[in-house]
Amino acid sequence: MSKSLQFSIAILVAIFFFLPSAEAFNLYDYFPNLVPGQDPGQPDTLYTVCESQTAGQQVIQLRLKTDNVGEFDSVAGAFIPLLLTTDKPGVVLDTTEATTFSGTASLVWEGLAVDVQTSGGNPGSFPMTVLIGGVSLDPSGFLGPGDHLLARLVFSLSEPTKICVDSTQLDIAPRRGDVYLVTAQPVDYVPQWYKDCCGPAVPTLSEWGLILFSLLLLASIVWYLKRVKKVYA
Ligand SMILES: [Ca+2]
Repeated sequence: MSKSLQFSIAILVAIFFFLPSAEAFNLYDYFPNLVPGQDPGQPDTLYTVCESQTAGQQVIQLRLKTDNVGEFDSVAGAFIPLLLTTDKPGVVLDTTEATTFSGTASLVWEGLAVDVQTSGGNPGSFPMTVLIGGVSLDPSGFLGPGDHLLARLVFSLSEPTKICVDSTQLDIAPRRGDVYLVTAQPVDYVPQWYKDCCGPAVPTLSEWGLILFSLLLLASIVWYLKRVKKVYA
């Protein structure tokens, strides 16, 4: 191999490794003239819902409750940077769009993003900052009054694990803040956010279990009293 060819390959390898990572989802790419606005009507809320944890999986729904009505006030985009923490290792977030947005209201949106911002984009490294986002440039994707499923965060687990989801700040946000929604107008506004944790199901005693437990306790007390009586007899 000639020295010039070796040099060229070295340059290409260097470019490959030092190229900046793919640009993160940014609302300004879709709405260059985005201005701050007010949440129309009552405050909208972004919140999570824990689906039941199975042996190897935890699904956490990301949902939006909005009362915004009308062609211009409907929700047309979301910028949701999340801080994810786990209490056990061996957790991996599925970052594929097909998984995250399957069956959601935002599936028809454009620029859908599940961008891991931490540890070089490693979906198995926690605490993790991940940006969930997307926009609708077509009225068919605008979200009016209702309770909408925006995304499903699907985690694979290696053991029962508690996973907490909170919002966080990203410098690429339209303005310094956490989560943003965009109306079709378009203006951006900050909805209310509720953080939550999802964990393994705690085993509970059924009614029959409680009865059996009481009988066992009673039997233990009777046995103990009889034993004490014998000692002092
Ligand atoms: Ca509202």
